[in-house]
Amino acid sequence: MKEQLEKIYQNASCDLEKVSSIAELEEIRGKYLSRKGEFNEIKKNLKNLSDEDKRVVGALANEITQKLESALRAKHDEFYKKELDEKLKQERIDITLPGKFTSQGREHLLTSTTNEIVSIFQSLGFSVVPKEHSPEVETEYYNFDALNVPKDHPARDVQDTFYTELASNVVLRSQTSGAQIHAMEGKNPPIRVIAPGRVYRNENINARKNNFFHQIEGLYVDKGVTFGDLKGVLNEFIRIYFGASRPTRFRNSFFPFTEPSAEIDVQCIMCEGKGCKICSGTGWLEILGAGMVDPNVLRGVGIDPDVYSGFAFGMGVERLAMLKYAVDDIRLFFNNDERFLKQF
Ligand code: 2U9
Repeated sequence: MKEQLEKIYQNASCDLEKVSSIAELEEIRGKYLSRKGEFNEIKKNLKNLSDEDKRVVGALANEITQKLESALRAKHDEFYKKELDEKLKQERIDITLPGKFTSQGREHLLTSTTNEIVSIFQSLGFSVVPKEHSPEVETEYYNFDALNVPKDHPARDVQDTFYTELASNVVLRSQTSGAQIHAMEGKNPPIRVIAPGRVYRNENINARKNNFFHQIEGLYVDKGVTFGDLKGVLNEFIRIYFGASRPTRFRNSFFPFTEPSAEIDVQCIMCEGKGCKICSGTGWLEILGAGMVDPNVLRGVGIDPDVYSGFAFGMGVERLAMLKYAVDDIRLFFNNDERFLKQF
């Protein structure tokens, strides 16, 4: 048996000499050291030997097994290192290669313009109408009736306003004024709110008009609010938004929800009043509509117009951003072309 063991060890050593990979090593481990391996077959026969031989042959079998184990381990380490070196050489990373470009996200120009306008009005004492009072889908009551818009007003026409299939009186809001009606309901003056948000109008799309855009409207109702307050607040807003010395002018106008009403212009930021293409030669750019809240609107929400008065105003965010940053096509805001967006 001793000779048998020696022979197996010699064969195993011979096999080991010829091995050239970890996979082949594992084959040898299986051939000699596994449960069904050659050594185990011999160990199974130990039981037929005398006690003395059992001890001697058993000890030799263990010694040879251990020698073979450590020879296998040494070879394994050698191959492992070689294979790893090979792999590292093949997978070498060239740290001088330029990195992959990932574009950086940023605030959309409309978001930053809205935030800027909102924070100016906040600094003047206005607060933002809460989201739940400012839905984009409104009933005709909030979008038109409560704002004193006559039943036969052209703005109500399907050619101007998007009606939904939810019900015949449910529309996509065409102005954010409904939010201010919600804000006034169940609240006593003083009320000083602004309502920023998206509005929808059934327009033919071109460089100046889109079928949705963004508005910021404001409302101030209290005892003794005058047209002078309106002028003071809006001139201050324009001074902060467009810069210190931009002349403004107030022209009279008409809106169903305000009386008297005005449209407010700033001197053209391109030609400084001389007249150019941007201001169609007039030297002025229209940026705001405003007026004293019509008594009918106040009465509609339970505020006594003999006790309280108020002013309201509205502006288009796209228009204000276009004028300040010289953007000449409203569609640029919505195309999501990074070359445009990343400039701001
Ligand atoms: C209430 C009462 C009155 C809001 C107002 C305007 C004048 C105005 C336009 C500006 C450009 C709309 O985006 S635009 O096309 N808006 O001219 N808006 S007064 O008046 C209100 C609002 C709420 C309760």
